[in-house]
Parts: sequence; C-alpha cells; structure tokens
Amino acid sequence: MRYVYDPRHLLHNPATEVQAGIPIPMFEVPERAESIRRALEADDAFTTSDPTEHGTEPITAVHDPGLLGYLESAWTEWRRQIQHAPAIFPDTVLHPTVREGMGDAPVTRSPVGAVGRWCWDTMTGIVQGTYPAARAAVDVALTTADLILGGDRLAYGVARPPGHHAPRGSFGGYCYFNNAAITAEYLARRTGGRVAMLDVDYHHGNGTQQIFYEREDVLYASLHGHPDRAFPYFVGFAEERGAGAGEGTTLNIPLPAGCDDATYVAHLGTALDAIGDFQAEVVVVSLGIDTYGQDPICDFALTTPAYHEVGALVAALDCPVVILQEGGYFVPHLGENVRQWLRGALGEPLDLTRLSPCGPTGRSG
Ligand code: OKP
Ligand code: ZN
Repeated sequence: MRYVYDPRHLLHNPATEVQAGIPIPMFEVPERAESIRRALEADDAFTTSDPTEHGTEPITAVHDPGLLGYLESAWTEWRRQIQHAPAIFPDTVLHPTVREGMGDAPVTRSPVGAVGRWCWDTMTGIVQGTYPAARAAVDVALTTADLILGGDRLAYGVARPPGHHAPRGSFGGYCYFNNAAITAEYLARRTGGRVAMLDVDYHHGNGTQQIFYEREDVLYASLHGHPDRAFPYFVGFAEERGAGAGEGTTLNIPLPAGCDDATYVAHLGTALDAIGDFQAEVVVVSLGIDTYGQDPICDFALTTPAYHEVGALVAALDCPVVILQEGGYFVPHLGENVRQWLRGALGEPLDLTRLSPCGPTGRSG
C-alpha cells in the first residue's frame, strides 16, 4: 500500500490547549505523525509517496473563502499587534445568540476578535507554522485520493493536523481544514459519482456532517462517543439523518463509555451495510485511533486486534478506499495500531510482536 507523508506537519506545534479553562500540554502533538511514519517505514507492505501541490481551489470547494483567508494571514496579523502570546486563542467567541435578530457582525479589525469570529473552542491554537502545516495536510489527503484515481485500491494519508471537526465556515477540535471532506468533494467531482465516508474516530466528525448534510451523493456514517458526554457535545445524535436532498445520507451511531471490540464491530456492521447499499465509487475513511483502550482523552476499550479486523471489514466492501488520519493520542502505540488497521485492509496477518508494553498515559513517548 502506498501512503503519503509530509514533514511540514512538524511546523504545527502549539504547546498548550485550554480544557475546561485549564491550560494543559497539547495532546495533538507532532510525535503522533512521526510514530505512524516510523511504523509504516519498518514494514515492507508499505511505500511512501510525497504529496503534490493542489492549490486552494479544492479547499474553497468546501470551505468559506473567508476561513482560508483568515488562516493564511492570522499569524502575521496577530504578531503585528500582540507580541506576548505564544499562540492564537480566542477569548470572545461569536456565539450565535449575541447578534440574534441583528444580522451579521461587521468584519472586525481586531486579531482577537477575528479568531473569535472563526474559531469555536479553546483547544485549537494557531502558531506560525499552523497554516503551512494545515495546507500540507490537505495536499497529503488529495494526493492520497490521486493514488486511488490512478488505480490503487487502497491508499493512506498521514494527515496532520486532523480535519473532521472543521465545518464549512469555522475551525476547532484540533482541526483547521477538513481534509476528509475536501477529499470527498474532490473525488465526487472527479468521478462524477457517489462518495461514502466512514468516520471511525472516537469523536463525531461534526464538520464533515455539516458540510454534506444536504447532499444526496455523499454518505456520512460515524461511530463515536455519545455527544451527551463526549466532544463535540452539540452534534452527532442518532436523530440527525440529513436534510433536504440529503435526508437519509447521514448515519450516526453514538456509543456508550467502555465500548469493547465485539460491541464496536457489531455496530460497525450497521455502518458498513449502509455504505454497501449506497453503492459509492469510493470510500473515504476518517481513521481515528482514539477509540483505543489506553487513549488518554477518550473512554472506549478497543484493543489492537480490533483495528486489524476493522481494516479487513472495510476492505471487504470491495470498493476503493482512501484512508486519512484523524485522532489517536496514545502515542506509544499509535503507529502500530495504524499499521495493523492498514494490514487488515491489505489482507496481511495481524502482527502483535512490535507492540511494546508501556505506561498508562500517552505522554511517556
Ligand atoms: C480531535 B479528533 C473537551 C475535550 C475535547 C478536543 C478533542 C478534539 C479531538 N472537554 N478536546 O477528533 O481526535
Ligand atoms: Zn478524535
């Protein structure tokens, strides 16, 4: 299997995120993608490819051009006025009720106001290298799609920063551009056919759901921690099934805490049946490994063999598959779990010999 990797992800490295008002070390760290790269490099079943530049057109096919423009100039504008803050975070967010009944807010000239206009949480900081890294992640994703358009049946992209929380017109949830949604739109246009998206990250991909909510030709199916208890809290309920022409093309499967391998695979069957019935030209997988039992910020109980099985079940759809990285925060086993998922998809045997035993947190390296 070919996979696409770009070292520019290393440029995106905010030191902290703010959770429940408390600044803590960032969970979404550069070492995540490095751990994946190393695991794949050490296995002959995988060969690396460099991304190619795809420009901004595929991004604005999905996102508000204002979001692209903001992210492009955010660091320079912030630095011009604010020298003491190491990363850009909002302190005042454009909550929808603030201007209820009063129309849109004028464009703000304040860099602190601007980030509150485009960002909806306190966990998605911007540093100098965030924009080039986020652009590189989109190129990684689109180049992975190109491998499929060129005839490969399976291809994987080490997309970092991740993307599935970014809606059309804002960013959040460690995500800036929605790599998977941009890729699905690109594939829909190139093939002229239907695209199915399977989101197996622990978190609901609210951005992807929002972008395709009214689309008949793009199916979004997600298994995730129930939003009653899990980020992103406000989206991802089973009752959300799409709207307008897209009625029935959104499938949410929210799951309880402690979800184990057997429970997960049983529910995956529901999503795979829907994807099979949809008769897509291509499947785009948002691959999160934060469903892992040792993940430091999530509450599922999956083990490594489950990833191998899930990869095999997705490949059994017998449809070309673009696999793009989203989350996964237990860094010591992240690369190995991704490798097993992809080996399952390839029909290669499960290989647990490279999983080192290690401590209880994702921070140990
Ligand atoms: C990105 B991806 C809320 C904590 C949630 C942000 C999680 C972003 C996950 N109290 N933190 O889907 O893995
Ligand atoms: Zn996640």
